[in-house]
Amino acid sequence: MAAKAVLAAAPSQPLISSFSKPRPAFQSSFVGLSIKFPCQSTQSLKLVAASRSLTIVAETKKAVAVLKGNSQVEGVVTLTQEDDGPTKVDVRVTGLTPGPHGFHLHEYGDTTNGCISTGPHFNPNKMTHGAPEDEVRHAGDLGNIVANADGVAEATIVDKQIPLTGPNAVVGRAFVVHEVADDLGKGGHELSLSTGNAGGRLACGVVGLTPVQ
Ligand SMILES: [Cu+2]
Ligand SMILES: [Zn+2]
Repeated sequence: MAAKAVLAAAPSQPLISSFSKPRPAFQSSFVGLSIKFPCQSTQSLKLVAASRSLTIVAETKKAVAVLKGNSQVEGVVTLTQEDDGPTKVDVRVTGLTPGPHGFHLHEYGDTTNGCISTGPHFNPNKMTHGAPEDEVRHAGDLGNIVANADGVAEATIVDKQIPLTGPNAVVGRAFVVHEVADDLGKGGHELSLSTGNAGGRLACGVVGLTPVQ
């Protein structure tokens, strides 16, 4: 007769944090080991060093927004977030007039009546409008993107207030690129503290999840 126990055991392996790609979400790897205990005495089930090996893999989340509008302005915005870190926003917009254009995350992912349906700037903390580096700002305030002489604006923005998961997740909301520069709340115009007086909405796109490559 033999007692049989299946243990998650790998005595010599410490906790391993793996950052190699690809990074599937929350993958845990348990090493199983089948041990047979000869039934030589009643106290034979002596479990020695039954530790377990746990592989913790960083979670990467990724989302994308395709910007379109009523003009020739269009673009793609890609968002990437590792665990609970800041979100990296890679932006490429074409068809713009050269110079700065306000760029925000707006509250709603609704484009029923075009970009106007995306509502105001995403503002979960009930702040006034500001610059991305300001303490007092809307979470959606991402400042300006600047188009070159060819009308192309490319930027990489890293921001802590636009996560892809959690209560303030931005998936399902929308990016908007504006007609003119965002004054970052400092222009003295009646719209400065709400919209940065950035003018009309040239193109917008709803943020949706995309596979992590
Ligand atoms: Cu805006
Ligand atoms: Zn704002």
